[in-house]
Amino acid sequence: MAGLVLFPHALDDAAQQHLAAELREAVRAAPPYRPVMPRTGQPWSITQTNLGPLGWVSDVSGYRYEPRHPETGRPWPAIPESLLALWDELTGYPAPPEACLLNIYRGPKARMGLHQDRDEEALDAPVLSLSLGDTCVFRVGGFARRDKSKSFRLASGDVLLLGGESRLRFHGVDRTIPGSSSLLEGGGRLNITLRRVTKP
Ligand code: MD3
Ligand code: FE
Repeated sequence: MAGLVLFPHALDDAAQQHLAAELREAVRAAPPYRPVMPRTGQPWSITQTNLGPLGWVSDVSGYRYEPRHPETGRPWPAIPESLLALWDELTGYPAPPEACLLNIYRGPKARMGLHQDRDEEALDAPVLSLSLGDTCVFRVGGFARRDKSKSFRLASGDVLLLGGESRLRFHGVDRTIPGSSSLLEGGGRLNITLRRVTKP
């Protein structure tokens, strides 16, 4: 699939532990919350929070980017330097990411349905995604929801770059495999997704 590049184990064990510790600290200032679906108000099976100047939020009124945490009203914490450096190295995009969404999967029911990422103005910028903790079964399809899709596993330390034509592919997380990693306290999976939102 053109534009979809997987870097298996891009972060070694020490780098994963270092990043997990940095994020644990950041998340104290921006506690994860359970988003709800637009219109229906149905709660998601995962929790979320953000880092960076803009955070992606979902609530009854829709999906959008916001400069502040919906519950604390404070600006999101900064994106760690190590993630900004990884963005520069792997994307080569001429501007830094503005959003760093943290998706937290806990328990056997946590999943993310097939969707496209298209709330960004800068659709020329790739999306960079990192996985920490439990392995998940990730699904990627085509450009219409009904298109054929295939699934593969993402393990702790794997990095996925979604650029070019793959930027608008449908994708989702079928399930995680609880207990497959001991990196995170209390178990679970943490997905870190970096995005450029505005045109530089
Ligand atoms: C494939 N997160 O936050 S990884 C999301 O693992 C999201 O939590 C998933 O989908 C997760 O929007 C999947 C990242 C990802 C992001 C954008 C993509 C995969 C993609 C765009 C096209 C194809
Ligand atoms: Fe997505």
